[in-house]
Amino acid sequence: LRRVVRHCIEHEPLLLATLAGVAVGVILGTALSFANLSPTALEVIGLPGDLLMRTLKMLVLPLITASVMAGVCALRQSTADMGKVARYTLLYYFSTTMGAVVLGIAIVNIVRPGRGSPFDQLDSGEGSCHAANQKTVASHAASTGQHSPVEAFLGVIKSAFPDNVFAAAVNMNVLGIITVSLLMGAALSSMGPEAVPMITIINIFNDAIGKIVNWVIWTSPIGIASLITTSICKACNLAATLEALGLFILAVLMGLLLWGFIILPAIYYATTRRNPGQVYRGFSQAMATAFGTDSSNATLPITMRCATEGLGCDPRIVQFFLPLGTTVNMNGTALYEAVTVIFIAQAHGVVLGAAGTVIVALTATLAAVGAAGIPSAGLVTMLMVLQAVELEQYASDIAIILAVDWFLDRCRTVVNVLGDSFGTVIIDHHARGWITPAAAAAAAATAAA
Ligand code: DAS
Repeated sequence: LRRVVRHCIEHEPLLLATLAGVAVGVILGTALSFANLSPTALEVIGLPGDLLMRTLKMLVLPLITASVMAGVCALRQSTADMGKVARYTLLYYFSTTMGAVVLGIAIVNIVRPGRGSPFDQLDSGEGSCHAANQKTVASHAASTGQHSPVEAFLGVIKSAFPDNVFAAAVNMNVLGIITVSLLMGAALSSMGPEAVPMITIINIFNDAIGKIVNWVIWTSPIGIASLITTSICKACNLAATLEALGLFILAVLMGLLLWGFIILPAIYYATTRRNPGQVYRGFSQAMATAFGTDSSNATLPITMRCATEGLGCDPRIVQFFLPLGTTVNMNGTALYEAVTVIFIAQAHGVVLGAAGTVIVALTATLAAVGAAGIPSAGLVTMLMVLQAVELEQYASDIAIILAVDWFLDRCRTVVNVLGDSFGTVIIDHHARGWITPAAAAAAAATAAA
């Protein structure tokens, strides 16, 4: 342990500071949760965390726009077999998301956390502290309007083709921004030398965003401590909820640990014959930030930095794969949604049967694709899965689960980022045979200019 700590102090001071921020957040949050702080006090304590989230979110759209355009231009200029990169990318996304769902369904049916009607032990009536969460869930149910998997699927497809680019940016429609950036990058790279200055500007802009990320990342330990402290302080009825939902929390953590630390590295080793430990080491800062911010979108700038600087992945692959993966490839969320819906069915004595379980598997995959990389997105998109198996009358249970979602969300966000990290390195490993080396591509581009 001393050797590890010394290594971290010498080579990973930021990671050490981030982990210290997580520890301070948990300790301070636990201590202050008994103090019944006023909303103003919570606002002040949460300020550093709020500023960190705002700064990271501020970077996400310019980063995605510039990096996807730069990535597509660079890949196409390097005589890359783009179709092959895209096919392998989509295959990885779908197979890992579906695999995580199947694992979640297996675990929740083995552990059976819903036995003993856990929700009956917790008051979720008007006067209870869950009442505020009830309103959150009810307002989202009213706003989504998606009452079937087909509508949700159509919603995801339509969001990928925005009819107004500025509206897509304002509404943080990341999938829509990625589509526009992919098309723009493809168009620019199919033009002649006259487009080179524009592509150069995009690359410079991309590098500038990277510089800002490097500055912001050094403030993250303080922001993460603040985010975790306020999350714990805001969690209502924590002790009773932990007791009633203990088996459920155990089932979720088992699934996330198995997927993130056994199955994903096994897939990585099987496809690359390389040591998965390198991936954990290289992406450790991204994993810690994902846990601290519980937002894979906010973590994206750091995940991309880890891929290029930590693992030496080809920036062209990283710029193409990671923004898209962060948006549509959420293994942790998919697993969580499947586990939670079946847990709710068990808690109310509803037997889903084979057909119902297949519907959960398909809609949980879809809901995960549709979930944004923001805090608790996966818990709210779960409403669609509940509706698909006619369990929407139990949506109030989500308000109770929200009391512990500040922790479960962080865990599944880490697994979401891990799924994207392993995918990037796998695609990068194989794509080296499909695209010309970066130096040769750069030389070719210069010659063309
Ligand atoms: N917090 C989401 C993310 O950022 C995951 C989720 O809510 O399920 O990936």
